[in-house]
Amino acid sequence: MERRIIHIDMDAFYAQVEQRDNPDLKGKPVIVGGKSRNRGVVATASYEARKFGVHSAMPTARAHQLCPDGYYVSPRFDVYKDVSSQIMSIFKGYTDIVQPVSLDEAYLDITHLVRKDLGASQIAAFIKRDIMTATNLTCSAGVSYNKFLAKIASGMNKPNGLTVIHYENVEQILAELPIGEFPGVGKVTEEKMLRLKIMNGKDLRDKSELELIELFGKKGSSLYQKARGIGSDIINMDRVRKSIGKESTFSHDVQDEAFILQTMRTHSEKVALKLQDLNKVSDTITVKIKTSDFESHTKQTKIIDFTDQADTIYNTAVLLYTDLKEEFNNIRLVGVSVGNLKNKVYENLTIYDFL
Ligand code: TTP
Ligand code: MG
Repeated sequence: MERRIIHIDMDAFYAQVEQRDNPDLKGKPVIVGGKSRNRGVVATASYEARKFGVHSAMPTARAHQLCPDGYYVSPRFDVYKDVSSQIMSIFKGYTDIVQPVSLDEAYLDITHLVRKDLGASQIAAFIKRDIMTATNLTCSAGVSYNKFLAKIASGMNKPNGLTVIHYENVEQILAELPIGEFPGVGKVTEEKMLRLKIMNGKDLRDKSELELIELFGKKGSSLYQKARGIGSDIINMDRVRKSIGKESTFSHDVQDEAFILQTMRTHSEKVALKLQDLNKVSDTITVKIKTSDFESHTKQTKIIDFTDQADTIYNTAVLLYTDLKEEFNNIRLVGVSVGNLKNKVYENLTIYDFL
């Protein structure tokens, strides 16, 4: 079955974050990277700076020649990592099938979310909107039926683009695509291609698979396929989380009710924060206790509405605990967990959000 893959990539990521956090840099050529004139390298440049020919991996000295009036800024990796967690969490609100590629980039399989009244490009637009709301940053989205086409699509209308590559257009788009823009064609391969007069997808398509294997080794087959729009649609995702829990073991038997309740409250709060962080909600709450003989006992219940709220989790946990403690009183461990997780954003959307 044909899949629907979205590729999201933040625009001029580090530079855009710097412009967001320092209004003086808005609309200016901003170059983020090592500032040293003899050793520094450019991490990225704002689109304003790119007009001067500045780009990633260029020596800072060279950037100064091309763009002497640019604003040179050191990277703040902590901030970029925080933004990255924010966007990854937004993706997970839509689907578990997420493959992060780098801090600012991921593939999502949203095949199962597509409906008659909700196309893949609309879902991509919602994700772009959510990223803007949460981070005040733009990204570009590409939609297609495999990963490499989705990636090409996200690069086609940067910045702030949303591009769909449909099956009917693949041949033409690939034919005209400069060879260096094929995912998987790095600098070295690109130079070799250009020497061989393979300038674009059309030239690549004119080569036989055997020729390409002879020229590029193992990579040859995948290049042959890419020229024809064939590529993987399998998302290599992180393990899907089934539950979230917190527990603590005491060094001695505890009978102090207030202390146990306080521990459960802390656990409920941590579980709720984790749910919120992952953009998940749960309707199944479990309390576990261990007694001094090291036997575990659990009690579980379903609540009416899915939640990510500490109060709801705690109140339910207290009821479960009250049931359990009738039987046992020497408590060594108490834990609170939530299961049957589902994604928060998508499942809460109504048709009105799609209009
Ligand atoms: P990219 O997504 O490749 O580039 P970008 O987001 O800056 O610009 P755009 O996607 O709009 O073309 O890389 C993401 C970040 O990774 C980039 O902001 C800085 C960092 N990076 C480096 O530090 N060195 C590099 O050589 C590259 C390519 C990126
Ligand atoms: Mg990017």
